[in-house]
Parts: sequence; C-alpha cells; structure tokens
Amino acid sequence: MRVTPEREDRFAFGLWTIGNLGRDAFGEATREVIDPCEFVRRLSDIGAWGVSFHDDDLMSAGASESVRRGELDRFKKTLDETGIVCSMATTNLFWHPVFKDGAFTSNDRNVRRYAIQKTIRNIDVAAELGAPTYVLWGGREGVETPASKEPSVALDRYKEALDFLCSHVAEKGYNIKFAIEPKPNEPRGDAFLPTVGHALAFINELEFPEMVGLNPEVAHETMAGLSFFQAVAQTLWSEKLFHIDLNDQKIGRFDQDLRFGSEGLKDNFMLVRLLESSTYAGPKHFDARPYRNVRGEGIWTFAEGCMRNYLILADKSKEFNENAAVKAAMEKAKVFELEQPTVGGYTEKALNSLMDTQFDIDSLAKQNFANDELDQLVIDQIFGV
Ligand code: GCO
Ligand code: MN
Ligand code: MN
Repeated sequence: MRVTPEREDRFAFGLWTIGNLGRDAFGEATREVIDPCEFVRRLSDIGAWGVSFHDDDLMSAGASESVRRGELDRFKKTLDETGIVCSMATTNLFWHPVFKDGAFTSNDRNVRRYAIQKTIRNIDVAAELGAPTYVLWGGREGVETPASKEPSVALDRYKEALDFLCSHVAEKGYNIKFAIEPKPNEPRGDAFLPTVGHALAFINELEFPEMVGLNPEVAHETMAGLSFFQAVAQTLWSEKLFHIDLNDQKIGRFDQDLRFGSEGLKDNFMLVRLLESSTYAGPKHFDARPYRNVRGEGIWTFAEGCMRNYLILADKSKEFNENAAVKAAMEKAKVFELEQPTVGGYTEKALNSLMDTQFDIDSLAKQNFANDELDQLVIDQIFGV
C-alpha cells in the first residue's frame, strides 16, 4: 500500500489550514504566522500538489498596491520554483468588522458593493496565478435575528452578486469557475445556502448556472447531521463537483476542521471510494487544521496525516471493490438491480404492462436484502480483517 503522496494525487492545502494559528472563541493564538513562501516550500517537500489562498492570506489587507504587488510576485516566484500549483482562490469576506451584517447580503448597500469590489480584485489575482476555481464561502451571509433580513430579498442580492461576478469572468475571458461552499451555521446563527441541497437549487436560479458549481466540505454537512458521502454523490450526479474541502467533524459540534480521516471512518471510506471511481479530477483540498495544542513540526505531521488517510482509504476501497465476497453480498442486496430502469419512458405499452402486472407483495416483502452482511464487509475492510 502506498501511503506517501505524489504530485499526481493532487493534494492541496489552503494557506489558512496547516498555518492556522490555533485561535478560538476562548483563547489566543497558540502558533505563529508562517510566511506563505515558506509554506509553499514545505508543501512541496511533503508531496502536495496545490495551494489555495484568501486575498488577505497572501497580500496585506489595506496595504498599498506596490506592497501587495511585491507580496504577490514573491509568491509567484515560489510557485514557479517549487512547481506547486495555485489550485483555488477565495475572498475573505468575514474577518473585517465591516462584514458583521453580511457581505453580498449585508443590509447596507455600500458594504455589499465593497464586498463585490474586494472579490473582483482577487478574481483578477486568481486569473493571474492561473487558479481554475474561485470559491465562494458565505462566511457572514446569514442572520441571528430572522426579522433582520427578508430571506427572499437576501437571496436576490446573493444572486445579483454572483451574476455580476460571472459576467466579469466571462467578459475578461478568464478560465475560472465558481464553487459555492455551503455551511449551516458558524459564524452566523443561521447561514444562507446552509447545505449542498440548498446551494444546488440556488445555482439553477442564476444567470450563468454552468459557471457555478459546489465546493462541499465534510465538516459542514456533518455539522448539519447529514451524510457527506450522500451530499457529494448528489453533487456529482448533478455534475456540480467543482472542488472539495476535506476535513473531519463530529455531528452536533462546533466547526472542528479535524484531520481528514480521523473521525467519521465509514462515511469517509464511502466518500473516497466514490471520488476514486468518479470523473472528479480536481484538487483533493484539505480545509483542516492541526489540534490547538500542536506546534512546530507537529503541524506537518498533521498535514501528512490528511494525505496518508486519503491514500489508505483509496487503497482499501480498491480492495473492497475487488473482493468477491463483497460482490456476492451486493448481489444479495440487489445493488445491481437498481441499475435496471423501473418502467422506462411513458408509453401506452409501458403503462399497460405496468397496470397489468400482478405483484406478489407478500413474497416481495419477505426478501432478505442481507444488508448486515454487506455492511460488515465494509467494517472488516476498514479494520483490515
Ligand atoms: C470555514 C470554511 C472556510 C472556507 C474558506 C474558503 O468553515 O471557515 O470552511 O475555511 O473554506 O474561507 O472559502
Ligand atoms: Mn469549514
Ligand atoms: Mn472550507
């Protein structure tokens, strides 16, 4: 089993992930800032392939254009030297107090306009760095006070912002697609576009739906008590998996951003099996962070753990697919019968044939789908038995 990452694995990390300072709602930072160029060099050493960033992770917010240009050029040089790819870019629309009532959905029109301006400035940077995906995570888009925003009007403003951003990308001829990242809550009490399902439906209402897909995150669906595996499966089915944020999370907790593969093993196993068998060729991007009590080299052990767990699960899912006992249990579960169309298209013949069939529902009800047998094989596989 190969557990050492290679560039072809397309593992990517955000500047804010491994480099997370360990600040939380109850305490100060426990680690120091890492220089973005040093970060990229270390990523290269551990076998990662890509890096992502928020505008403010890379270029000092509020600094002069010449300072920002210097920071960007230095970063570009390091990317060239290491061969690390800029796989995704995004905007920080949550940290500065100006966004306390929202960004694209703030009630204040000037804040909304500033949020779009800040995003466009960084889309131009993303284009310069060759990032193919621009993530839109609605950090502050939401409410604590439901009476403070008419939800349908907020969604109108959200759509207006995305339509404008898509037009900008189309107008400039950039090779960039957008990926919405749903999250149910945190930092807001209730976020707009809280789940994958909400976001998929929202995309259909946009002016350029083909330019917008999803960036689902393990922690976010899990916080909502949902199966991330099922969410990604439906995203793939809708051909909207444009990016993915891998980490881990316990149900019903605050946003934990745990090391990928460290918590929800069965769902993660099914997820990796799904990704490995899919046409998804984008980054396997880790949006996780080391435990707060980790420092120094420990943060790189954390990063290696994310990639290692992915590779282990990929190997195990391959073994699972090749296991004859699994095939037999799947036959008993009638996994393959689900591939047969049920009635086909509506024709008179199909209708008559359906309506004339006598179903022996007593014997249908007495079938054994043997799901415990199949599931135990999943567990045995994960345990390595
Ligand atoms: C979170 C989010 C963020 C976003 C990032 C990129 O819960 O804080 O996952 O980490 O992924 O801002 O848009
Ligand atoms: Mn998150
Ligand atoms: Mn994320």
